[in-house]
Amino acid sequence: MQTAIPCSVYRGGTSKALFFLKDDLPWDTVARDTLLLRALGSPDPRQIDGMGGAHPLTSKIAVVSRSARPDADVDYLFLQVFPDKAIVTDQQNCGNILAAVGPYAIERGLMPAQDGVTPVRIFLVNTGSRAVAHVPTPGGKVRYEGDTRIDGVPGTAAGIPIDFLEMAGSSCGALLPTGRPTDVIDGVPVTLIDNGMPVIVVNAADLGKSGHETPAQLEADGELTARVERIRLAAGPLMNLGDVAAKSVPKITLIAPPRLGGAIATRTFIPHRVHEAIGVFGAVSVATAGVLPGTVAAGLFPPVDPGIVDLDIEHPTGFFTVRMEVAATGTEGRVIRSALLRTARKLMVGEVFV
Ligand code: NQM
Repeated sequence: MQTAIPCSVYRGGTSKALFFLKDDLPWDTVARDTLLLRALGSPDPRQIDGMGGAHPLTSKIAVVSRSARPDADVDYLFLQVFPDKAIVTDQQNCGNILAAVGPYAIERGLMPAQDGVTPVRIFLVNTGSRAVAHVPTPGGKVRYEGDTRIDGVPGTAAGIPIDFLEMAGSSCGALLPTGRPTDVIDGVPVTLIDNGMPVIVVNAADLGKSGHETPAQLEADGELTARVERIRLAAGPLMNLGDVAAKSVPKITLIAPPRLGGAIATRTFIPHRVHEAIGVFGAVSVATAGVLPGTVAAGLFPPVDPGIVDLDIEHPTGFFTVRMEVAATGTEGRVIRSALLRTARKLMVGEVFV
């Protein structure tokens, strides 16, 4: 006998996830994760017997509930499901899927919509941080259509600006978990940073790459992928993440001089596949590395004046613009806050059978 579970499918930014109300899933996490593996069809690289899209960017889960916190409307738990392994991990945020949490919360009646734009205050359960998503709701209904284009997604949709609060060190305990802007791992200078996503920033040239290769070219380079994983496993404990062999963090971003007029070029291992674009918190963390003195990114980014700056992060399918308020000095406090623009689309509402 199969069991039907109420479920929606949304694209959030450049990713796609199954969305569940927390009360529709088992409270026991082992039972919950067994169910989610079955729903997505993992472990199987093709995820043929489930809803997953055979890539980490389309093998994602959002669990949403009304928040009991006075400073939030809804709680959002993100779960990354490995396509090819029986692993469900809550060790990272996902800022792309976050873009769809506001529309989902309003559509599922977790909070009322205003006429115009509805600010949805979202508590990110994974890291205990908060974000505010500004959802277009003319006439009190979520509007998905619009003229905002984000690179990595065909066409246009309604823009959802998102502001981030309290992201520095949310997974690693500090923005620079080793206390140093640069460390050396496996003979390579790296910056270990967490401004919402634990990321190892490394110069592509130091790994013998231009940083402008396609994701497929990087994934096909066995020597490179082995080295990247070696660096990642060594960085895990240094970043207060412990043994990261079965975790989806830290990510590794290769940086290089820009070619499209942006601030920096990036290629990001997430961590075993290469992102077709770049993650939201990943981009914020890399941009933050770019404005801190002494990091491996400092010399490659353009100089930034204090105030509001827009940094265009180049990635394999275009740009990701991170807006930051930057203080004149400081490390932990140099980036005061960050914001960006995403879009989302409701794709399906129904039941998933497990
Ligand atoms: O960094 C992919 C994505 C992500 C995460 C990943 C993300 C973020 O693009 O906030 O959005 O890095 O695993 O969905």
